[in-house]
Amino acid sequence: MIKFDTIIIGAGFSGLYQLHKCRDELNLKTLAIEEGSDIGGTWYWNRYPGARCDSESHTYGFTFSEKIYKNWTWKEKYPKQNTILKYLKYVEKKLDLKKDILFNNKITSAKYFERKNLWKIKTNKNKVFLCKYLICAVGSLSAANIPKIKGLNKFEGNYYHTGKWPKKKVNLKNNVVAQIGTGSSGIQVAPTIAKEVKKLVIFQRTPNYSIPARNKKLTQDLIRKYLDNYKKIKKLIKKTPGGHTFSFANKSVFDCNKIERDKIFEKAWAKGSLAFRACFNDITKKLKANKIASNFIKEKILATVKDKKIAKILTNFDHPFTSKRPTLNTNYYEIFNRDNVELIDLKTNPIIKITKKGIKTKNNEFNFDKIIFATGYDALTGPLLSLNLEGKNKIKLKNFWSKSPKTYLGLMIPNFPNLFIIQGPGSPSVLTNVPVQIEQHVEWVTNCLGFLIRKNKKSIEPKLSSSKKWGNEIKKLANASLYMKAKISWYKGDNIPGKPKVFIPYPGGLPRYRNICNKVEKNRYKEFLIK
Ligand code: N01
Repeated sequence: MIKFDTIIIGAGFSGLYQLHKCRDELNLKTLAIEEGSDIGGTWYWNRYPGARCDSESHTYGFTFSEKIYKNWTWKEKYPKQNTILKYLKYVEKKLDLKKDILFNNKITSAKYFERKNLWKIKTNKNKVFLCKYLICAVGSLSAANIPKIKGLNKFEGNYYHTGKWPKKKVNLKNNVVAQIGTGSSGIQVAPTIAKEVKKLVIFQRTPNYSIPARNKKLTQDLIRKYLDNYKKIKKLIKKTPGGHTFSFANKSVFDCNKIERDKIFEKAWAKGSLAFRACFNDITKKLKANKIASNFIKEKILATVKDKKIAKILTNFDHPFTSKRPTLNTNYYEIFNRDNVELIDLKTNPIIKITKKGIKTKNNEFNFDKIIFATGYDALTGPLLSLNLEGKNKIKLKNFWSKSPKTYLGLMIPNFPNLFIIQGPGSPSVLTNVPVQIEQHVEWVTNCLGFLIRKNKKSIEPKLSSSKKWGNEIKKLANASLYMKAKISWYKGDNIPGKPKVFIPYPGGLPRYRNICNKVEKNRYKEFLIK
């Protein structure tokens, strides 16, 4: 049984950076264990057609090293899945990380032994390791959710989940294909495959708001500007609530008359990007202002989709804009003008079962060659629960979190000493441009480990009272936000049957969160039990 100082689970953005910090800065004997056969995390698994990031490329990467930032050139406004993989491979090479990563091993359990102050980790390849510090860099959106629909095991065709897409090209040409789900992933898949399939039937449960991405090649001038402004960009993404470069306007929707307002909306719409929500300061905060933005989006969809019945299904919104993750699209609404694309409204025509040949809904029966599940994830808690974590006094995470995920800052869990989470439940994580959050978390964890080592401390875990307080803070902020107005939202666990219905990420924005974390560090971790 090999013993390490640190084991990191996962080799995506967070695992790679954490490995570099633990090994090269703290000189800890460190191993990263990865389920996939290569690095990449989210971008290793999400190989679905059309997969592309919604954050602008010059903000979607590491900023800790000027050299790494400047020696890489993004060529498009939004990077494609395989471009991000290439970027991570470039970073890995620069830092020489692979030699300390064990691939093709899935963690089956991780138990803490108090007497020895060690974690014992087992993998599905019967490997067993011991370590003092265990860092879960498992991603927030890595536990794929395939809904338990009756009959799926009888389906004679193939089915796929966007987040576990096969490496080998899936041939969809001239196939009759079902797509269930119209979130960020589904809205990217559909327009990409609509051109090649014989027929595409999209099953929509909840209509989504989607803004045009307006992806484009970056000009040499823009590329130069991004590289020259490295320091400015690095500073700016730390200041905005979502870790993007756009700031919210300082005027309300109601500071303008309709003509002025529409001009601003039109400009933001023509530009595309997640920044659309920021063209006024109250869209994401006040229902009345939100309604005006959502009506603008609705009019755009109605003007694009020719069939009035379909347009109605696509705009029958039941939640405020941004109360669920807003999505970006490239010609999503346009595909509904094609003869080979059909939309099924699951609200009025729900799926009854999957048959040998396809899908039976209340009103129809379809035959399909393939089914694509773009049905999202057991977000934030799912990836951690799948590790079968057992802390002090044999406390199992699944029991400790049965009513709600209890963490402090989304970084650590009471009763689970020396266990750290990157982007865990209770941190801003999924509400941000993720690499920005990851850098902040990895750096906080590294400083904390440095502190424990310098002070010769055995272990650290948050006090239960700190985690209770943190849970209340999240609840208070969430209740005051529009997030709670969404009927079905993975932010609050609604998409997974049996999952506790609580708001999971921290909704107070990155700068406020960063300040709290910095204060905790400065005050020498008073909110924690340190032995
Ligand atoms: O998953 P989702 P996603 N029957 O949960 C539907 C990140 N991401 O993979 O809205 C029928 O958003 C569900 O319906 P409803 C990003 O953070 C980023 O698309 O719950 N339908 C919804 O339409 C994103 O938010 C990028 O009613 C069911 C869809 O499936 C997150 O990942 C790209 C169903 C799931 O949407 C997740 O996005 C992709 C059921 N039983 C993802 N269960 C980029 O940056 C669920 N649905 C580009």
